[in-house]
Amino acid sequence: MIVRQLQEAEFSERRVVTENWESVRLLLKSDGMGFSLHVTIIYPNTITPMCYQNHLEAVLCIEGEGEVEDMDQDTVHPIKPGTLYALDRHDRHILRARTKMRMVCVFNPPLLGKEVHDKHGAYPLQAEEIRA
Ligand code: 9YT
Repeated sequence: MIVRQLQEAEFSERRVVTENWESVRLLLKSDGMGFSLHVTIIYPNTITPMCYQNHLEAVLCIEGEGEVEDMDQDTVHPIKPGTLYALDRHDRHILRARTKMRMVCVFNPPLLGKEVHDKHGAYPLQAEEIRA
């Protein structure tokens, strides 16, 4: 059994910080679960285009408000605590945070650890691995 504390992981190399968001990667490929699980803070008043060409992602909002635009379907979905969106088609999307947002994110295949978005808003399949 794996037991971890978010409050401890926040002070470890599991915390990845970028311009628009930061993410604590609580479960990674090295844990052998077949998915990775992150707690992500999206900074307020940010606009983040993404397209996870190599991954599926499910996102559950547990704090804050914003919207996600599905660029393939040309639709916009408001996000508030309790809203789930799942990128089951490698969907091109734009996340707009009105306030600070806290999200629980699950990736399949699992991230290795240190991934940040490339110029297409995707994560590569190769990245520096966190094993600790
Ligand atoms: C919601 C979203 O995709 N934010 C970008 C960060 C990502 N969730 C991650 O790496 O944890």
